[in-house]
Amino acid sequence: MICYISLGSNLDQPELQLRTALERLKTDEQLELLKVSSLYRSKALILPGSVVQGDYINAVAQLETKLSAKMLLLKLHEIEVAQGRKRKEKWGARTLDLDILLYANEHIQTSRLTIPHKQIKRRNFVIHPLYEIAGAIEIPGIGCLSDLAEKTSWDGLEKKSSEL
Ligand code: A4P
Ligand code: MG
Repeated sequence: MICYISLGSNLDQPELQLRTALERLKTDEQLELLKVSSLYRSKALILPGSVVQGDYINAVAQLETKLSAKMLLLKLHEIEVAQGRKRKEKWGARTLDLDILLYANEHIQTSRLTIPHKQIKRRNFVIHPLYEIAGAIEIPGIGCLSDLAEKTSWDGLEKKSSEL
């Protein structure tokens, strides 16, 4: 299956966190890392009333895997934990967040997984990096990514560097 995952960090050297995570994805025997977007700097999206956080570094990667979406999520959680992720508050600052954006063309809705990721449409730090590597794909239930990218602002978002 071809899948897309998002990477995000705003703690403990975010850029290094993403590079380390990408190295882990690259060397995992059950995954093939096919494409990686540039790194992007983005203003933290926080819940109303919560404390200000540092900027994020975000990126999107394309993977091929035979793992189910559920097993892929477990693997991504293992990588997050290996990089010191502590789950405290929702949308709190984090060393590493790995989310599954798309899993082939599937719609998945379980207690632990919503795919396509429920926030894709609202997040410029996901849409622009995704568009950079996926181009004009169709997102199940949402529509054409190029249309979405065209309509999405770059407010608070800056392309930082080409990847690795
Ligand atoms: N879950 C459901 N669907 C998925 C999916 N498609 N991929 C469940 C991954 N996980 C999925 O996530 C909570 C639970 O969501 C997981 O256990 C899984 O079963 P979490 O990573 O433990 O907690 P969280 O990340 O704090 O919550 P949430 O709602 O996933 O937050 P988001 O959506 O990940 O947002 N600002 C900027 N600029 N850049 C960012 O990357 N990220 C966040 C976190 C907030 N602000 C940000 C950024
Ligand atoms: Mg998450």
